[in-house]
Amino acid sequence: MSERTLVLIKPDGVHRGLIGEIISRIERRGLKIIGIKMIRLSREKAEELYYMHRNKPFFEDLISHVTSGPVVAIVVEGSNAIIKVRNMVGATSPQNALPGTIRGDYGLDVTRNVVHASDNTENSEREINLFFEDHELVSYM
Ligand code: IDP
Ligand code: MG
Repeated sequence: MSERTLVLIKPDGVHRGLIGEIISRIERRGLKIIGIKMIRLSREKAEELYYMHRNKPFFEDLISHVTSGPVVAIVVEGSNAIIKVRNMVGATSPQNALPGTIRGDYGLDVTRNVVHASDNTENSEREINLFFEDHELVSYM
């Protein structure tokens, strides 16, 4: 089934020069990039993105990290794109993420874990709509 998912390269990933590496992995996996932009998240957007974690003890650290510098927002499309990207990203904590995954290869700690990726279709739709208007997404047909 063709799906869309949102990938965000977090400020640590941008700061460490990993934009190309991450885009390259997405492309080589056979997934299509249908939208991409570099932005600085406002606190409001960041809190909307992560609203499900608003009562967690790590919420403040998470929001302050993702608003600390520019991020790259990427809309990825392809067959089963959500699970494929989640598998490429690896476990939330880099200490558990396997080598060969983005977090397993580059993650410094659970806050600076390089990327965000949507975890289901409901969230992917919501998250894409937070950052992209329909006309900003391209069709290859
Ligand atoms: P995910 O990014 O793998 O989907 P979530 O559980 O949705 O993980 O958490 C969102 C983000 O919040 C994580 O990517 C990570 O940066 C941060 N986070 C999650 N759990 C913890 C924690 O226990 N301590 C500190 N930060 C956390
Ligand atoms: Mg998540």
